[in-house]
Amino acid sequence: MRCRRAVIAVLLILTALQSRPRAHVGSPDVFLEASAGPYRLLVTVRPPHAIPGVADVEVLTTSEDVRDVHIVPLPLTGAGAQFAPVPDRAMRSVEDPKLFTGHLWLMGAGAWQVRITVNGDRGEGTMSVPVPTLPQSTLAMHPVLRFLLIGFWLLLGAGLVGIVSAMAREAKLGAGETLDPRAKRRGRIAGAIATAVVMGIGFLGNMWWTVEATAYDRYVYKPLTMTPLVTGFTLKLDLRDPGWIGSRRLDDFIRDHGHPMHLFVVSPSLDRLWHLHPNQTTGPDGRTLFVQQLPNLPAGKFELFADLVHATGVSETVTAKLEIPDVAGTALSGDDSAWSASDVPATKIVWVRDNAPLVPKKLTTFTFRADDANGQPVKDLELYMGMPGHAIFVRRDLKVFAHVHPSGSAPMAALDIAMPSNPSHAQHLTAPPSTVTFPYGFPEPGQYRIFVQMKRAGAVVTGAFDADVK
Ligand SMILES: [Cu+2]
Repeated sequence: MRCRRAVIAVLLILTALQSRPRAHVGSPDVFLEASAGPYRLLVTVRPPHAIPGVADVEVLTTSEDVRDVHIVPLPLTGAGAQFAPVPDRAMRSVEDPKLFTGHLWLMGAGAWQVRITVNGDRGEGTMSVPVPTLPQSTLAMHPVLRFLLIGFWLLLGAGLVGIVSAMAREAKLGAGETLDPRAKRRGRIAGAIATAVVMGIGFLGNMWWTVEATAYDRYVYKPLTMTPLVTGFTLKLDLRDPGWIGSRRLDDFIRDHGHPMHLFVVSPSLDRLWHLHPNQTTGPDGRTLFVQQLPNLPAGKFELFADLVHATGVSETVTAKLEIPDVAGTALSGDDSAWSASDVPATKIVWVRDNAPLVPKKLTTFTFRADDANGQPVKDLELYMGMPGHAIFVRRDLKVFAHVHPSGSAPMAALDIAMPSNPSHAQHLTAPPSTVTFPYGFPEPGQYRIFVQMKRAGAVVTGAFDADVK
């Protein structure tokens, strides 16, 4: 076990060399702003690419009086959630005394939480961050490591063969004696046997490696598949499980801010956006279907991103492509909304930002303000699905998609499971001010578009912003 851990650790180090997130969402890091008792915290959890693996945790406090921070990983639900192991102490950063960092082993795929306990002048406070661990890939061995390992194997093997054949040949050789042909033959036979043994060990080792790799392959996260089907203006989404961990089911979706599914339809150029909420039904064969009455849609190709949360607390974004002729649909209703780059809205959303360049992996608080037609901050924003705002971060190549709220990137439904009694994430129940903030960090460089949605006078207002992340 220890040796396997060592192999995994080496592979983890090598991922840093060839880090290439391949998840369809492409944004695995969890950002959360919440309270641990009296302390306000901004937390980043970066889950590992491979499981078991090490998650990086960063806790940023807003107050000076925090003495120490302890972190511990535990399953989000089930018996394991009740019995926390001994927490690790997070290290205070030398440069920034309000920043604490730590590393935690996450041992299985599925829904985890990182529990954070803060001690300071105002007593103790606790909060939990839901962290879905979705093993992203089997890591290919780095060519340099492969070359080194084969080299060492040949070197050690040759050494062993040399020692064995020398032993057989010369062990009984007295001082001053010369080798007779029989001894030389004995040496050659022993050398041949040793070579066969070394090759055999190599062969068996390779077999063991392949078996392990195949077993792990089954464990690598496989997103649900979704097949869209349009008849008239009815969109049916057929979900299927390609097979992953046994605890994933298709009949356990829970509502996340009021809806079992949040469906985002975007045009490839990202100049059109629809935010829809399909209803869950059961197909004739018992399979889970989601059904949406479509609004007017122009003919063309669209990308679908569907956010779902399981009862286990695992959240998934399922993607699909949709190609349709002109659809004459129904009027938008309920929480559904649409946006086009050609809209001229009465309420304008403004990105309030400094000139700091946008860099990947950095936790940033994105601030947006709603202005009225005269350029004055509005005072009459309403909650949109229980929250002052919703933000969607999409990379132009559509390989990164994240749905973020003022509390961060963890879905509300998962937060409710992680912190049922902590009302801090329910801050949105008060009337929102004209400014909304979203904590988020871009996973990778690239050209992004940020969609921000707020609600005013019963109408959803959408703003689109371009971000160049270098
Ligand atoms: Cu939202």
